[in-house]
Amino acid sequence: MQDLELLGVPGSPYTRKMLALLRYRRIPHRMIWGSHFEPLANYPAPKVKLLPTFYFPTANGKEAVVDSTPIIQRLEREHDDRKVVPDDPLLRFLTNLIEDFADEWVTKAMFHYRWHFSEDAANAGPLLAFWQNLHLEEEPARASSQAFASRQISRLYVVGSSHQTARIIESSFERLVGIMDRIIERQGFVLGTRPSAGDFAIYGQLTQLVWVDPTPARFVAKHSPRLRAWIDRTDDLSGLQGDQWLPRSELRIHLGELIQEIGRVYVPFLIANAKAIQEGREEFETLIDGQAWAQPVFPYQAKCLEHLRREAISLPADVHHELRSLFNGTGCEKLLP
Ligand SMILES: N[C@@H](CCC(=O)N[C@@H](CS)C(=O)NCC(=O)O)C(=O)O
Repeated sequence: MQDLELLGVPGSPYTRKMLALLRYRRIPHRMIWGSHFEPLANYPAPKVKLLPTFYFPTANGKEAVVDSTPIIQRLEREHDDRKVVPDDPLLRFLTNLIEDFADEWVTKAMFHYRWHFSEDAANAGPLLAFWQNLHLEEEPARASSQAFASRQISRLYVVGSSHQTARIIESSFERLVGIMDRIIERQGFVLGTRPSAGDFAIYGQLTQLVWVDPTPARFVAKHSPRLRAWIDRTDDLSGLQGDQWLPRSELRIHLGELIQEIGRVYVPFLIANAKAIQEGREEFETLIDGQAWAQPVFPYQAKCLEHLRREAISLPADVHHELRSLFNGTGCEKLLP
């Protein structure tokens, strides 16, 4: 079989998520560092130019595919060993929810910390330039760094990061560090002694927050060296032996706090965003964690809510019952029919 190729940059949390997942799954691959600014000769362009872009071999060439979540599902179908989505429908729903929370909510912390504080923005600008091209000379590097920084800073509002929402995003990140610290101490991963898609999604966002951006990196260094060590190791789990998913009886004790966090911030966000889209609005305001939140609508995230709800509807009655009892009082029960 041909190696699976992917294009991405080290500063892309979704690229790191997928590279670590390929390593854990021992799927032969080739990482192509780069971006769509300098298109690869003889490679097709994806419909939406996102990173990572995967190039799946086809009968007569290659197919360019983006969006890590459906790519993970495709890899689950195409490769048998070391799967990251459990068969148990209850655990499967939870891993999908956690993956989504990381991809769509924790990424707000990633983007916020990268560009909100001037120390972090000054650190990230040149990295963005050199991650794409190591050979830039001084002047073009400075120009490129400034162009990236001003483009990204001007887009902070798109994910809802502003002076008004800063503490909501930062407190959620700070709580997540404590929650992950305790999860890792108990089992190693969110759903047991083996990593799930949810772990790789959290890991992807945290690579940036812990390895790259000074403000959140200082927080993690002070409050959870264990989490830092977990990220360093999750980067390459090709030799990991752990193979146990959590028994259902341990879900509440192990995942209760994480579910609580998802219900506290992400579910209200998803619901307010979807409602605004349904009403044909371009922006919305809501309360998250009891504080005012405002941002433009995000159609992709309305799809995320739809997928989770569709999956919830299709669950067998006993699973539905267990989920409801696990979610009761956390805010996550609003995802269930
Ligand atoms: N939902 C996508 C998100 C991928 C994504 O947003 N990638 C970012 C880089 S981390 C990107 O390519 N953004 C386009 C841009 O910045 O122009 C996934 O899971 O792969």
